Amino acid sequence: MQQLELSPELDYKSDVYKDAYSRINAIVIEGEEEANANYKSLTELIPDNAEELVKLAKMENRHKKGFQACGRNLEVTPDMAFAKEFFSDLHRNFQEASEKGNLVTCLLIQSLIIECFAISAYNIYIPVADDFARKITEGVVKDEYLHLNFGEEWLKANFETSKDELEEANRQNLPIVWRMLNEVEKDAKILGMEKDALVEDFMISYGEALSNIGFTTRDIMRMSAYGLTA
Ligand code: Y39
Ligand code: FE
Ligand code: FE
Ligand code: FE
Repeated sequence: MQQLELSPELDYKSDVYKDAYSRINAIVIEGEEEANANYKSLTELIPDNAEELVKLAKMENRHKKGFQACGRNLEVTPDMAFAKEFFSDLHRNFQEASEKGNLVTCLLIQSLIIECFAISAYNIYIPVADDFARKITEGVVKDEYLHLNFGEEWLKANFETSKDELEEANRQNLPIVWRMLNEVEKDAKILGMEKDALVEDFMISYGEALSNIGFTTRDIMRMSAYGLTA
């Protein structure tokens, strides 16, 4: 694949690489931290699954520590201010939904959108990562599939009553993901990650998730194209 051919050209110690890494690494660290907080919030909305959700939250905290170590290994200081801004829209939408008790919206944002974003980014990163970061990321991505699965299972079991809220939450939040991908395109490319590959991988994971939950192919086409031109 295209991705693999690029890797021999990457100079992990170059200023250009480290500058781009300071933002991408920060995004991932911030994302893991917010995911940790989101799963903790979800324990209040689904008390029956609190024990499992606490486990997922703990995994996210381990992921954050792993990615912090990846930054230190390359002697990069993550630009956390940039990353907070990067996540601010999704963060605010999750917070608002959580305050209103809109569990379905919270699950769509964290367990479907953010987890699929993570899965695509980590899968595309693994072949072009430095050896240290590759091993960490391979461990992390396995957990992200479990997180995605949690959301899928709950939403599948409650599909009929969740359908309308899922459509609305998708309409509100999917365009934000496309905007985030545009914002990160240049830095990702410096790390050997192509935007087209990220979009393709995200679409596959997200489409499969919607299908597992119970949406028809027609629904999925309509929903996953939402805001793609944004
Ligand atoms: O569930 C999780 O662990 C998700 C929080 C982590 C999100 C990671 C977001 C990765 C986006 C990186 C974009 C790089 C191209
Ligand atoms: Fe994670
Ligand atoms: Fe916060
Ligand atoms: Fe996760």
